[in-house]
Amino acid sequence: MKSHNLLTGAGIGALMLGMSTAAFADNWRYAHEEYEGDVQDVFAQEFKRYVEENSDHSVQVYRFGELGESDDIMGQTLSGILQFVNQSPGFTGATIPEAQIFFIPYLMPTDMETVLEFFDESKAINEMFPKLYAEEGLKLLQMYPEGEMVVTADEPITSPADFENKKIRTMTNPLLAETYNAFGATPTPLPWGEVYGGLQTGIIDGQENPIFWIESGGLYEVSPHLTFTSHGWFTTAMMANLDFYEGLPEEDKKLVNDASDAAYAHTIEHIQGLAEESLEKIQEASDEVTVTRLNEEQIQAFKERAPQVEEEFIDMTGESGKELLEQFKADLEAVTEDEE
Ligand code: 6CS
Repeated sequence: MKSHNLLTGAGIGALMLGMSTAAFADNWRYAHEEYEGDVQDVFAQEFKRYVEENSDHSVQVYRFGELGESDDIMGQTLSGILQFVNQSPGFTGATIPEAQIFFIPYLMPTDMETVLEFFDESKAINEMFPKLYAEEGLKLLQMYPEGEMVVTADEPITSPADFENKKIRTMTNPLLAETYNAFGATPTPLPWGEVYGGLQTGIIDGQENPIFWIESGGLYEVSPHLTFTSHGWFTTAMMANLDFYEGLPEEDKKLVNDASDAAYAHTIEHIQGLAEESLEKIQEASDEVTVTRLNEEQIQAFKERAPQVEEEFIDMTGESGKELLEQFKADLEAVTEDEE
């Protein structure tokens, strides 16, 4: 289990040091939500490599815990202390309600190739989301999937009835809480730093995350029953402070865009086979772990509850969310048709 130390006085001091406006141009600060070698770190390190090899700028990467929780690094980016941030819609969805679209269950396909094609080609992802993020002062540089969501709990879950009276941790957006309500559970929104301890002490009975993170964060040690429900993908987003980005000379804007493209391509390579490798590591490390893959009939019992979450999404987001959802579905249909 890696240490989850939060922002300390020393951390703030380190951040403030050299915080002159002149330094911003040359030393860019970039924070993400994960640990060394995890998917967001792979993206950030490749972004840094590209920037540093192709310019005189340098990039300082801060990992989870160095500057606080996900909401803290977003606040620091919006106030201009950081230039770049990787934050998942699981948290951004609290301020950009449309970003909660990723939590409508069974909307995304399960197969990775189709999902990747969707991220490359989707108008909703590549044209509509950048406008929504810009309204909040953010330049959206890349949205990307990290892995299929898997539920972990204190018992295997095979039906909505198994979720009864189970407190399932969700990221802190209201729609994901609706999903778990619809699934029959008691949703418990918490920031990441409280999840391992919460599972260990029984404050929560389960949670959802991609396999690589269940392995990396040691979640299987305290929540050993893994269920593949096929209900969604963990998606994330890398962005810049919009004023900072707009103020860059054209050549630096191009550098940032090219570095994001390079980081995306590299990260997509990285996630190929990652879930399988991580599951092997988990199974080698623990005899307690069980793996349940829901069959079609079992999936159907959860899928039946998706329309109420979709309705809730539209209630929360109005016309803007409705348009986004229609485009999202059209984009999904286009890539699914290609597969056939
Ligand atoms: O569950 C969470 O909160 C975390 N999960 C992942 C895969 N990345 C960062 C996020 O904070």
